[in-house]
Amino acid sequence: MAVTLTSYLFQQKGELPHVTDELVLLLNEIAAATKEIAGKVRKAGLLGVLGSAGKVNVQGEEVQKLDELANEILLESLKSCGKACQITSEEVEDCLVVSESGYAVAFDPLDGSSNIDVNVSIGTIFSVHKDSVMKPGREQLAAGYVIYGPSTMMVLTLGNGVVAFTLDPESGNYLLSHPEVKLPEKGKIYSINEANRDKWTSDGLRRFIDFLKGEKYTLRYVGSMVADVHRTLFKGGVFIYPADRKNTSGKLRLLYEASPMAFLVEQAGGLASTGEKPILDVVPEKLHQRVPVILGSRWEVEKCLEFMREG
Ligand code: AHM
Ligand code: MG
Repeated sequence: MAVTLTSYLFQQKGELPHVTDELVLLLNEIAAATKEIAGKVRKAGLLGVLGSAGKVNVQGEEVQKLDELANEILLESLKSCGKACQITSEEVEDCLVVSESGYAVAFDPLDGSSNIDVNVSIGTIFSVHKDSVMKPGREQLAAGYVIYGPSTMMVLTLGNGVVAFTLDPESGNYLLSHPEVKLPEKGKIYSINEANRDKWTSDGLRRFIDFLKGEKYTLRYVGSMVADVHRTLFKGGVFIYPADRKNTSGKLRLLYEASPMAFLVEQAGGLASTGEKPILDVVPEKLHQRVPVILGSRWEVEKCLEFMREG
């Protein structure tokens, strides 16, 4: 019989000391919220929720109506479940402090905003720490994402490998479809916004990309981190959002984009670096801080770092 997310979590509770009843409840709550978001995403064109909400967020980026809707759904369910002591969202300037101790959750409610209106995969990313979100990624208790693609899938780590669930539209349950997600040691795909090539601050990175072309790699770039990381996790290769002259620390945010994805990638046997150190070792200084991201198969990430070190 298919294993549901809930039964998987209860099974892990017996094996991992940090997986408590409270954490199971919190993760179930996040899962329920993502099912609701998946429903809205699926019917977006019929609900009148496509397009811009007519404002910019804390990052100065245009907010889409669905960004806002997804944010509200997640905020409300985390507030009402009573297990979250801190809630940080890409769409909200300050961290919402509910209580002193409990689970600190950071999330990007709907990642890949530029793809919302054109029916291309988007997703929700989440990260769970004990007590405070301002801790290095290595201390995450759980992290994952939900990709709203042809199938809705949740990819999750509790720190003992990576598993993936597919949302069964008939039963409405997340069912375990990939009990062990392992990144290939080496892949054939690189994923980077090459339009920014002239703006990248690293010559080594330019040489690395030229090297991959010589090695007959192919390019895939969706522009939704969830989709690009999802493909990288399953097929291998490398995903990069580097520092450039405009975004001197890259574009992606540490707490709710880089760090949870880095946890998943390392747990699946890959590497995730800022170019200088493992993403999971970065100690957060600001809530919405950005970091450069190089993640994927060990071979490509190590090679990229080698090229970048040469300058
Ligand atoms: P968002 O959180 O506002 O959607 O921005 C993050 C997205 C990532 O999903 C994606 O990797 C990146 O922005 C794409 O940026 P660009 O269009 O500069 O290539
Ligand atoms: Mg995002």
